Amino acid sequence: MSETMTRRDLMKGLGVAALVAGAGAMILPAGAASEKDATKPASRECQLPALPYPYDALEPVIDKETLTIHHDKHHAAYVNNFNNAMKKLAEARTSGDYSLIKHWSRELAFNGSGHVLHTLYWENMAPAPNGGGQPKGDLLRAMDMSFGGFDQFKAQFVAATNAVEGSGWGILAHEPFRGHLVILQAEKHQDLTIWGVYPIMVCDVWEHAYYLKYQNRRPEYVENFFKIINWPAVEKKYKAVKDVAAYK
Ligand code: MN3
Repeated sequence: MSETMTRRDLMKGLGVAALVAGAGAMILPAGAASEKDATKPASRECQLPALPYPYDALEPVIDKETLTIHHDKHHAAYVNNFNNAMKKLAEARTSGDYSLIKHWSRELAFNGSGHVLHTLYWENMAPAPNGGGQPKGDLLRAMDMSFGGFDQFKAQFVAATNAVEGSGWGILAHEPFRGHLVILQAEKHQDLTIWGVYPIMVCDVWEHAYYLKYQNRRPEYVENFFKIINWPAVEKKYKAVKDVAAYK
C-alpha cells in the first residue's frame, strides 16, 4: 500500500543506513545530495501509515476506541514531530547553528523510534485467522536455536514485557553480530537511537578512547578522528545495508 512507505521515508530522511530491527529497512545518503535540498521536499517527510485492518478488527483483545486513539493521535504525533525534527536539523545544516543540536537529536530519536516501533506493532498484529498460534519455518528454527523453543521464547518474552519499568516495549529482535534472536526491554524507546538502524561508522567518545592524549579536549579528538576514517570500509558497510529490503 502506498501509505506504507513510511519506513523507507524515515530512512531517507535520516540520511544514514538504517533498518528496522530484525529484518530490514534501508536508508539513503540523503545528506549527500545537497544541504539545500534537505529543507524543501515534502516528499521526504514520512507519513502516518494506514492501519492494515479496520479499527475494530482486533476486538476484543484491543478495543476500537483504544486502537483509534493510539493510531490517529499517538502515532500521528510521533510522525509529525519526527518530520519537524528533520526539518529543524536541515535548517541547522543550512545555517550552521547547532546550538540546539542536543534537543533536536533527542527529538529525532524519540519520535523516530516511536514511528518505527508503532509501525511494527500494527504490522505484527492481525485478527483471526491470521493472528495467534505459533511461527513456522526459519523463525521457529531460530527460536529453537536462540531460546530452546517457542514455549521458552514465550515465557521469556512475557516475563520481560511484564517487567518493563514504566512505559516501554517488549521486543523480539534479530541480533546480526551473532545471528541470534534476542528479547529486549525498551523502557525509554528513544535513548538516542532509532530502532533498527544499522550503524555504518562510529566514533567512540567514552573517555577511555581519548583521555590519555586529549584529556578533556574531546572536540580536538573528534576533529582529528576525521583524519583516520577508513571511508572505503564505511562505503562497504553502507553497500551491504542500503538495499536491505524492509519486511515486505
Ligand atoms: Mn504506543
